[in-house]
Amino acid sequence: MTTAAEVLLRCSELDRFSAHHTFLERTYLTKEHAAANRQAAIWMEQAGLTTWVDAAGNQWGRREGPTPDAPALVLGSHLDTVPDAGSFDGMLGVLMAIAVAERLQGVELPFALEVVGFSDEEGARFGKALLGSQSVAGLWDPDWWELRDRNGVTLHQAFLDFGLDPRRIGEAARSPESIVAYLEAHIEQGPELEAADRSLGYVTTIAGARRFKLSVLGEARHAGGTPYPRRRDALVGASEAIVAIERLARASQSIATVGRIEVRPGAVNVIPGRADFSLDLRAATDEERDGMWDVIVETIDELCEERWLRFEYDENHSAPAAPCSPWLQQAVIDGIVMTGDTDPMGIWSRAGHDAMAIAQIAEIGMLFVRCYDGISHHPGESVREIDVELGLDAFEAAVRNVAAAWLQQREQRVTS
Ligand code: HGY
Ligand code: MN
Ligand code: MN
Repeated sequence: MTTAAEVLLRCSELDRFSAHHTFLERTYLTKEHAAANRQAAIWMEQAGLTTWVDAAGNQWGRREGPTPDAPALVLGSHLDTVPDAGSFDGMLGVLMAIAVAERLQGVELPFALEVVGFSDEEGARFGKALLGSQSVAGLWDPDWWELRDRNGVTLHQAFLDFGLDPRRIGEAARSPESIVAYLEAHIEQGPELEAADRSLGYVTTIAGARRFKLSVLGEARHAGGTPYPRRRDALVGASEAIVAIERLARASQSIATVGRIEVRPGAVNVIPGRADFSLDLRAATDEERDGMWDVIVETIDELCEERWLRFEYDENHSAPAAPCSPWLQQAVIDGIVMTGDTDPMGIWSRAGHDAMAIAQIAEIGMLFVRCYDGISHHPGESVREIDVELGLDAFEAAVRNVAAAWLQQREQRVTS
């Protein structure tokens, strides 16, 4: 039986598949992605699963149910990473799912059991997140083919280079009837479980996220000869905007982050004529998130007007908030109780997950595992072996709980 120690060892084995020797980066449709898929497939097959890679590059494993066309309970997470990533964001969930599938070998289930390693949750290469899971949810948008990575390679070309046929992308889509539900185990990526001294928690809802490219446009001028009253400094305007965004978000329940900025022309002796920066905006509900966006636009419009600057924006990602179904929350809660935590903690996930995309075609549930100091998207990401051990027990119990609840639901449908 795969122990927590082996799951953690496997997480570090996957670190080998990185674009860099000195830090972990594994992005969509790269040779590192292919290598991680192959390694995950080996572990899936050792757990008794039949494996395949779908038309979008997601790695799947399946154990049949009582009939060949039985719908599947899907367990999974993602195998891709952000640049300079930790070893557990995504990978822990995939490897815990494989370990639970192995533990359940020989245990009769009323449905098929599938494990998936999604290929692009982060969106680190092409800027659009959840590409792998959105293809499974049948949400692929043909406009995405022209998305380009930092080397100018289109998503379409990257498919071809990876050995995938873009014309067959539709084959990755799953019918809602083929999925009983989706469960994902993931590190919390926040400090709440640690603050409450809990190993595990259940997710109530996943924050809806929107990502934008914001642009402040002024006029490039000589750094020495241009008096202040004549300056239209795009970087100063962007800086005021960024500070205002943080002030507004802090005073609300939403979360706004500027992660990247680019200034042009970028010469030390030229007043910046243009500043482009990212905005990642989230909240527990889409209404809170969208209300905050409206306030941010209004505020930046005003401060740009005062400085004779122009403000433009382009939205490049949007994922609706995804509530976890009560019956799946209960299955996870009862799994956590089985590990000895009699009053499991519910958390709304500030981090996005593939479960948000899958929520468009199936009901979702999530199990959170404590991580050290809430650190994530950083090589300092860390989990305790005991928390992963308890997580495996809770995850396995949650699958059994879903099986019992699903049978009960089916009987009620028959008798009603
Ligand atoms: O950005 C997120 O929340 C996720 O880790 N991709
Ligand atoms: Mn992440
Ligand atoms: Mn993740």
